[in-house]
Amino acid sequence: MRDSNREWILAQRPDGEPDMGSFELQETDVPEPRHGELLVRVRYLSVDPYMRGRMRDAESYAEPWDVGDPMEGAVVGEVIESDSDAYDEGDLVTGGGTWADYTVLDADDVAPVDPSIADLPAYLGVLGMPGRTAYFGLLEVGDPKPGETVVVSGAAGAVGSVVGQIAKLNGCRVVGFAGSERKVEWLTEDLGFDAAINYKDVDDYRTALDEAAPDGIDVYFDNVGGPITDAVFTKLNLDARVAVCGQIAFYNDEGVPTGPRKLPQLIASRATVQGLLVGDFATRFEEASQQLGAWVASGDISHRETTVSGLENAPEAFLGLFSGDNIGKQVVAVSE
Ligand code: NAP
Ligand code: FER
Repeated sequence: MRDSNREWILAQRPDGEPDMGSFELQETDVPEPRHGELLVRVRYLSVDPYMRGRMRDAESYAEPWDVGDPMEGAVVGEVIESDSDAYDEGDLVTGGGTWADYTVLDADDVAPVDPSIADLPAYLGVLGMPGRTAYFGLLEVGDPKPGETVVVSGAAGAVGSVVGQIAKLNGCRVVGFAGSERKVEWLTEDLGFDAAINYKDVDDYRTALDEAAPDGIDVYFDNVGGPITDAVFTKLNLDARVAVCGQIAFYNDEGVPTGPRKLPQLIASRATVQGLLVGDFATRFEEASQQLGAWVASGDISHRETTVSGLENAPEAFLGLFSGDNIGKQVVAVSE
């Protein structure tokens, strides 16, 4: 065990796109667990789009960090010291920690990690918060029926890649939007998507949808917003459902975009547009974990993680989410 700790803090609130100046790596003491807590050596940590919101001084679904606060996020790690009866030294756990070598977790808020079901990074993706978001967002808000067409944006990311596969398991035609040829290949050749559109290579998304979704769109799972969403809205079928999961296209903008977008299109389709927060399904997380674990174990759902090595590279991994560097879930490998 190291005799000191390193931890990333928010050094400065970004104006627009964050850069390295937004973060600072501090040397600290290894924290000590108090009653009911675990000292955990971080093996993998998660970087997620919602963290951009926490860097901003504005009330939202996630509390803003103060300048000088540690960067928080989900981790998978090994218990080094336990002051709880529920976990022993050596146990592998996942929970909400910090971007650090060592972090303290409340034993009541962690879940055990079973490496026989999937490798550790999967517990930050398909078997973590993103997988649960895909599960509840698609099944409860999207409510897909066999034979319907589901379109998902951010399709090759942590949430989107799981959404598309659950939609296939439900007998739907599935179309994804993603930002590279490699992503399009992964979606169509490995994950079973019926079609995928490289939005960075196509000028007219609506025409691309004419071919990819010839029967129109019944469910739209929106991870990104912006022009992709505008195009999808023009092709919604009667009684379509839109699950607004994320709007990453706007996360680095300081103002919320205004102006008439494609709302007139909702009149003829009588579509339902509903925001979704994974935390609203907290009482059913066990159900999602069981089902997602079974799908992963049976091979019905494939998963992929993009790993950046080294705690010192965590900001770079985070910034890469906004340029689409990740395929599947972006994680940082902190220790062996
Ligand atoms: P992710 O999809 O793994 O990573 C973000 C991806 O967004 C990138 O790989 C990039 O892929 C794409 N992207 C970035 N900028 C874009 C732009 N301007 N236009 C289109 N695509 C863009 O991230 P995730 O963790 O799975 O999260 C996906 C979305 O769900 C995020 O918006 C996130 O905030 C949201 N989310 C919401 C909840 C909830 O409870 N509501 C929970 C989890 C996640 P490309 O190469 O395709 O551009
Ligand atoms: C996200 C991750 C989590 C996000 C929202 C959440 C819109 C919300 C979680 C909750 O509080 O339930 O990327 O983006």
